[in-house]
Amino acid sequence: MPGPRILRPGLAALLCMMLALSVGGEICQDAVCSYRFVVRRARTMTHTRTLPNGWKQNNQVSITHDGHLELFTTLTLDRNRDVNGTRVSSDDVITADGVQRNVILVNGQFPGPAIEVMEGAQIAVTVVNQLMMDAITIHWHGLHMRNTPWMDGVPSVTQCPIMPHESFTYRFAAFPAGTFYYHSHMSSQMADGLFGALIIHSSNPPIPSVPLLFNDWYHEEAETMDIASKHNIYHVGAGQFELAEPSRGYSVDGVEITGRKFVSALINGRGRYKSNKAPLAKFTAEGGHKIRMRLIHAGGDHVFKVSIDQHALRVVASDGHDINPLAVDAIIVSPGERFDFEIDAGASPDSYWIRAETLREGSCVTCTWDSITVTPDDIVEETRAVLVYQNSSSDQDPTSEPRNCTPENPCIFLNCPFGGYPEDRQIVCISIANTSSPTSSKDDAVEGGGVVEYFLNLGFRVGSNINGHRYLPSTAPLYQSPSTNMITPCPTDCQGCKCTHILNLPFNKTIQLVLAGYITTSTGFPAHHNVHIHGYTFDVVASGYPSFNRTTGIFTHSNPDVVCSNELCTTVKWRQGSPPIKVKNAPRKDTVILPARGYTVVRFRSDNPGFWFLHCHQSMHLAEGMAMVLNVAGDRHPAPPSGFPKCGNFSWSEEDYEAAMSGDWQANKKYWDQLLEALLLRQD
Ligand SMILES: *[C@@H]1O[C@H](CO)[C@@H](O)[C@H](O)[C@H]1NC(C)=O
Ligand SMILES: *[C@@H]1O[C@H](CO)[C@@H](O)[C@H](O)[C@H]1NC(C)=O
Ligand SMILES: *[C@@H]1O[C@H](CO)[C@@H](O)[C@H](O)[C@H]1NC(C)=O
Ligand SMILES: *[C@@H]1O[C@H](CO)[C@@H](O)[C@H](O)[C@H]1NC(C)=O
Ligand SMILES: *[C@@H]1O[C@H](CO)[C@@H](O)[C@H](O)[C@H]1NC(C)=O
Ligand SMILES: *[C@@H]1O[C@H](CO)[C@@H](O)[C@H](O)[C@H]1NC(C)=O
Ligand SMILES: [Cu+2]
Repeated sequence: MPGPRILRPGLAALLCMMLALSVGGEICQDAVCSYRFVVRRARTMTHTRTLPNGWKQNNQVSITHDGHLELFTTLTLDRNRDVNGTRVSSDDVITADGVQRNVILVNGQFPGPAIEVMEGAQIAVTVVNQLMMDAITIHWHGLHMRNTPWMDGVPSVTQCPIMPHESFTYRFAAFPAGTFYYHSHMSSQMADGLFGALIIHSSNPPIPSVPLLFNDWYHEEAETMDIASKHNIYHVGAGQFELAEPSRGYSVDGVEITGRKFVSALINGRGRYKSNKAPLAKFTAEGGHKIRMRLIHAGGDHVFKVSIDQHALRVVASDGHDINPLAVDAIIVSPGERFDFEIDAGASPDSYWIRAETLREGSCVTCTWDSITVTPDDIVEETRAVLVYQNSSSDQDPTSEPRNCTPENPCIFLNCPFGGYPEDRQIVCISIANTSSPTSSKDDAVEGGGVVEYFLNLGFRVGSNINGHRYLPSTAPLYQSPSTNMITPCPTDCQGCKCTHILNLPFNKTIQLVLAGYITTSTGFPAHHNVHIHGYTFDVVASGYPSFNRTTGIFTHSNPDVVCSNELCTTVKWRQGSPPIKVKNAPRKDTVILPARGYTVVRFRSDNPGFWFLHCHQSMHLAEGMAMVLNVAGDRHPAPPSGFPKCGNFSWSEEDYEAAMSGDWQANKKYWDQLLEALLLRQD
């Protein structure tokens, strides 16, 4: 039951403008915050009107040359017409990027409604699946789910998928505080729109804050893309990429940005395909005041660089956890990551572009292992939103430009997946490992139990894998039964096997994961990954990038701290012991970029028993099997609530069939009596 919204005098108008985007929520101040999510599929660029007889009718909408929405008629096709069609408000249409396709909505909204609660509240969300043909689960990305690990929303790990017409009530603690989001965890389904902001406040916010969710967006549904791609990722697996395909983009270091070809992208559900005039998200600022923006990458595959023309971004938190403030020009955000930043609306009253661009620099047409040249092209992969100052005339598109980066005043980018840009670009990269948290976490107390170290190498040996294992989901949730035959056990020597990869972790130890992205010439190509852990926040205690040519930016040598332990590089190890680990005031995150041919070291205290998924958050990599389960303290898992749904394979025997065919209706009389009574169908 959402409580009253907190408004401070003078900010009301500002908040109202933002709420018009329908991504900001009301802050629930109650101990139990309950929501009902009705999940449906709908069509973008469609207007629904109620006819006089009460029936509803959907009509296609088109965009006029001057950016208005009109009901589509044959008129629309006539560019020289002198009559205008029926206008509809952009508030009544899910426009996305102005192109028609299917989209998944929660309560009719895209992105789904924001949940905003106070820390420690109990969140209860009843999810009603009205998708008719697809099962769903919802994952509460970044929350710890302590004592309720089976509420984590991962199909086949924590629960049976919610089937069409079914409902499922998630109930869990709002912890920790910060910027989070929810999203479908069924394969690539979240790419079709099933996501929304989840904000947990530790105290009432002193300045207005607004979620800025962005995502890469395609014109086909995720499953269609996944099976239609050359490598049919579910059944054939990757490794079949054609490196020379010119449409694929490369970042400045000579790494392919993702196997998913860019189509478009959205900010708070809006964008423009190519140069159409679809409406964009608008953020209104009151001149001279601060706003906190909560950047959430809710997309599937592309990494974005986010900036606001002529405004410094004062970064104050990542993945919900405070960092010592840092003024930057742009933040690089991979799928699943969040960054909170403040802006001072101190520029001249005007409107400014908010930009989210992929890291594409060009194509790599003649690349071989030893010779990489990224050829710049004019393909622009970006989306935009608008920051409008209150008193500026706001109907026109902004004409603003980003500031120039100069030797005297270089630009600062946070979270580059590579060591740096070419020198002449005047861009300084700050890595996450070089940010700091204002406080030390309890994980810093490593002396107590010692550190237990694991190496996880993410690569492509017959499809995306971790340590050579492609994750094969179990046929029922792992909490369902102690039976082992619902999983496919992993062989001891796995060099590209498909199995239910589970790593057992001891209780209450400092776990150190060395996340590595190493490859050899025989095991495919480099890629940046971004690793997300469920059930925990980790400390980012070290990272290592490959070296690169300072003139071109191109990769030259893998980071030497880590080496492959075998020819296929399915496992890795330190070359000469670990590099310096920065434990004190380490930044805390739950999703972290893993540089290609480099590593990121994270630590956490294994004090939250459960089966916790750990995976690359790029949807193609995840769907192919770049995932595993951490079984933390296997003897201490809390039991699921009674009546927790079960699922799995079913088969029956010939004997049972014969028995059924004998027609002995009395054998189960008691069962039927009870059932018919429950259905109110008893005949006597
Ligand atoms: C159609 O709309 C345009 C743009 O708003 C306007 O300039 C024009 O006068 C309209 N034409 C008619 C016939 O209403
Ligand atoms: C905006 O305009 C209103 C009315 O003209 C004025 O009272 C207010 O001070 C202006 N605000 C800013 C930030 O300029
Ligand atoms: C962090 O900063 C130090 C110096 O301030 C630098 O030597 C080091 O390379 C940086 N590390 C990373 C991972 O950026
Ligand atoms: C976990 O280990 C720490 C340090 O050894 C200890 O202080 C704490 O009591 C342990 N917690 C539990 C629940 O055993
Ligand atoms: C369920 O069926 C799949 C496909 O036939 C099979 O691989 C798996 O072993 C079965 N699992 C159980 C628990 O019977
Ligand atoms: C970097 O690349 C430039 C241009 O290809 C080349 O001339 C130069 O020798 C390279 N530098 C190093 C250190 O390899
Ligand atoms: Cu990946």
